[in-house]
Amino acid sequence: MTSAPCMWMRGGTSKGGYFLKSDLPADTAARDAFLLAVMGSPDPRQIDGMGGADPLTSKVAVVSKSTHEGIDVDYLFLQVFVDKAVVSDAQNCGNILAGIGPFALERRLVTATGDETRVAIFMENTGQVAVATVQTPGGVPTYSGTAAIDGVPGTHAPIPLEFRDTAGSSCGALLPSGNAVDVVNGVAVTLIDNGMPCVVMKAADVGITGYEERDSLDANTELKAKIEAIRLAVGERMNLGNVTDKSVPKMMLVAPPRNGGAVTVRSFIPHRAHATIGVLGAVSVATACLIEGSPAAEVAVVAKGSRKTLSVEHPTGEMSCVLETDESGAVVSAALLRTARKLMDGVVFG
Ligand code: NQM
Repeated sequence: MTSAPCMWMRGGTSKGGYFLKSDLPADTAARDAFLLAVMGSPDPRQIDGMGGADPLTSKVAVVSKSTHEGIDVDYLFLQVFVDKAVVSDAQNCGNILAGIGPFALERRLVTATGDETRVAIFMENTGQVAVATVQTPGGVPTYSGTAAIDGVPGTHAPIPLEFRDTAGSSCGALLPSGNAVDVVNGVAVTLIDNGMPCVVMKAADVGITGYEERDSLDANTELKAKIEAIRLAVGERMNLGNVTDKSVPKMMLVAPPRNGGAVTVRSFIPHRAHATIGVLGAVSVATACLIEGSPAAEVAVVAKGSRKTLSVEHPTGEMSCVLETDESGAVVSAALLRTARKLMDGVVFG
């Protein structure tokens, strides 16, 4: 395959190619070969493709009308590695998810229902559902508005995202090892999955403050080697198998909040530091803050009550997660605000 219709979109703080499933090869190997060529991978500069030489801009959404009762569209997320010939479906992406509602409306997989349209999305990577609310004045998706999210300049139309039952999305359980705390290579960690498999530890326990900039974290090869050793050691324990060539689990280094939020995070996804934080990564870290005795709970400042907003501070601002808990304190739903923008609609060549 040499070309396919494609829309390039920013979803939250990520960017990538959005395709109709029917426009891509049905054969996975052929599909992946095409997507690697589209992005220009493997190459650290992705000079011969559309990728932005960053995992956050080397992403793909594959969308189709849903076969599930009560659901509008199915969304498969694919991470196209920058410097390896790997296309992985082992993780979800809540940022690219923000563009799925508008894309589904643009491609007429969904019909607008008024000035706002709720789009129910089945996330194929983890078998869970998210609901996105898209602004559709006059029945047409709009990208302009007054909502701001940190990590994206300017303001855009708000796209609230709601998640339910994300616990154990990829690992089978919220705490796959059965413990609130495990000690790995001498570091206390929480192995957790509330939508994204994450290893949460105190930044101070791996020798940093947790307030560093992305570039200095990316240049810290000693830190990277330390957390990669922990990551490789916990793959099996998290029911993810050998994670050498996987983009999960994400490594989350937490510290006390500095700007009135609940917690500060520096995340590795898993080999580059994140410019902000992933959506479901933030939900998983916020959930870890509620787990008694965990490293995150030790540094977090959390309000009481069954519905709470946890502002997760990251290198370029914060992401507010609204968590709802049941009588036992378990998180039953999460909501976040994102925005998205259509950047290009046309034909992409592989
Ligand atoms: O955690 C990056 C992103 C993500 C994933 C990553 C995401 C999420 O910011 O739901 O959005 O963790 O690889 O796009």
